[in-house]
Amino acid sequence: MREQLLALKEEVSKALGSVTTEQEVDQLRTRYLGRKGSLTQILRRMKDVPEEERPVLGNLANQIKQEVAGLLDGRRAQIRDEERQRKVREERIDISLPGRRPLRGAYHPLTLVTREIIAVFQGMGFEVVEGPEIDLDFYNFEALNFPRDHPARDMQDTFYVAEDVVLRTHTSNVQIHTMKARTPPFRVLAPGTVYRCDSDTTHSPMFHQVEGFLVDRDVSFAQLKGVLAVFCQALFSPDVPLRFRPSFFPFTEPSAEVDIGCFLCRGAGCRVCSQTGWLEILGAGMIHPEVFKSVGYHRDAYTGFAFGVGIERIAMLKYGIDDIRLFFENDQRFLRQF
Ligand code: FA5
Repeated sequence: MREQLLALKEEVSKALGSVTTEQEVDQLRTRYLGRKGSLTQILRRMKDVPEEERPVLGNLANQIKQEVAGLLDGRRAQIRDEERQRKVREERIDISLPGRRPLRGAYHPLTLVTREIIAVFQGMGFEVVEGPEIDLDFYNFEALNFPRDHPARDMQDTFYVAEDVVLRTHTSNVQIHTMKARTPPFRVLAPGTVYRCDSDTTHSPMFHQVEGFLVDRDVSFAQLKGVLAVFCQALFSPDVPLRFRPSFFPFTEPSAEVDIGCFLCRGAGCRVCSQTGWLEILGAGMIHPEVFKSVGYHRDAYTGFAFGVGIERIAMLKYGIDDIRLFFENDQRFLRQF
């Protein structure tokens, strides 16, 4: 029995050599010291041992049991320690590595251009006003001297919300809202989103305009020219060539479209300007007496001018962008350039 006890300790000691997890240590503990374990099996035979030898063997059994328990505890602690060290090693953070830069947002090119336009006109005393994007036919067309069934309505392909309700096709509706609510003199700038059933590389179904208008007594076309010249020079360059071309809008008379000299070919003619040397950037004119009449002013009491600028068009010219859809795709590679 003595040999068996000593052999048991030997066996445990050997088995522990190939054990690598705490769980395996616990399995050994059950196998050797558990209720049905090897040690218990050995001690069962104590009754066959002569009585005088029992105390000595009993002591030895106790001693072996404690030593084996010590071996198991020791190995368990060792494994736990190794595991902790491995974790510390693997999860170490190198605090000397440079951090990941947070992505910084930036303004959309259309926001940049809109703000630039606003700043120029604020410098000339214009105040910024907003108007509704969903509006009554009256404000978008009727009061602007587009009678029903007038062919000029076909110039702008309209999204109808209901029979008399439209997504505004231009920011000119703000002229009517403002004039109905105020008495001149005033000079107002109205940037905003507009909608037309129109889509290609230079036309988008949703785009942006800035409307400007000034109403007072004795306003002249020369003043309109002066204001627009200041605007174009500030936005493009002090020596940008300007051209006023006769045009037609139902709500202005006389009407003009304004072109700037093509920045790419400097007037020689190229693909961007369709070989004309000029690029159209806005529509303008003297406010039509019929418009004053429809907002309740006496038709001869006031004079005024108005203009409407396509913001995408300005941004495309300024930044050399050849497809309007780039503004609305939110491609980071495009947006990062501004
Ligand atoms: C107008 O919208 C008039 N309300 C402008 C105006 C205001 C004239 C005040 C007189 C007095 P027009 O339809 O030409 O005009 O549009 C003005 C500008 O909007 C165009 O020069 C063009 O730059 C831009 N534009 C028109 N349609 C689109 C479109 N689908 N996508 C992008 N820009 C457009």
